Amino acid sequence: MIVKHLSNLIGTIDDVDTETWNSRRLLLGKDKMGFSLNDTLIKEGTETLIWYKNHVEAVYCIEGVGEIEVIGGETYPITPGMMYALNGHEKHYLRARSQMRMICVFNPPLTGREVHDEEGTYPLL
Ligand code: 9YT
Repeated sequence: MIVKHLSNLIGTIDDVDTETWNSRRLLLGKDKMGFSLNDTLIKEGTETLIWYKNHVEAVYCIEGVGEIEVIGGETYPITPGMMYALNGHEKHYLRARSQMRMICVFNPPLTGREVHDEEGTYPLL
């Protein structure tokens, strides 16, 4: 059994901070669960281009408000309780009107300190 607490991750190698988001990585590939689990803060007023070509991701908002715009598709408001699952590798913009706290699950699991490249993609490591 694996037991972790967010407070013990802050400031460690599993706490990945970028200009637009801060991903606290609770489960990674090394944990051998078949998925990864992040508690991620999306910074207020930011827009991030994201395109997970190599992963599927489910995102569950527990705090804050914003929106997701699927490029070439619809725009959906994000509020606490809203979940979206990128089961079609949708390229999108994620915008945070206030700081949003999101629980993010990836398959295949993230392996470590992935950050988006210029296309918004995470490499398959
Ligand atoms: C919701 C989303 O994809 N945010 C970008 C960060 C990513 N989820 C992560 O690595 O935690």
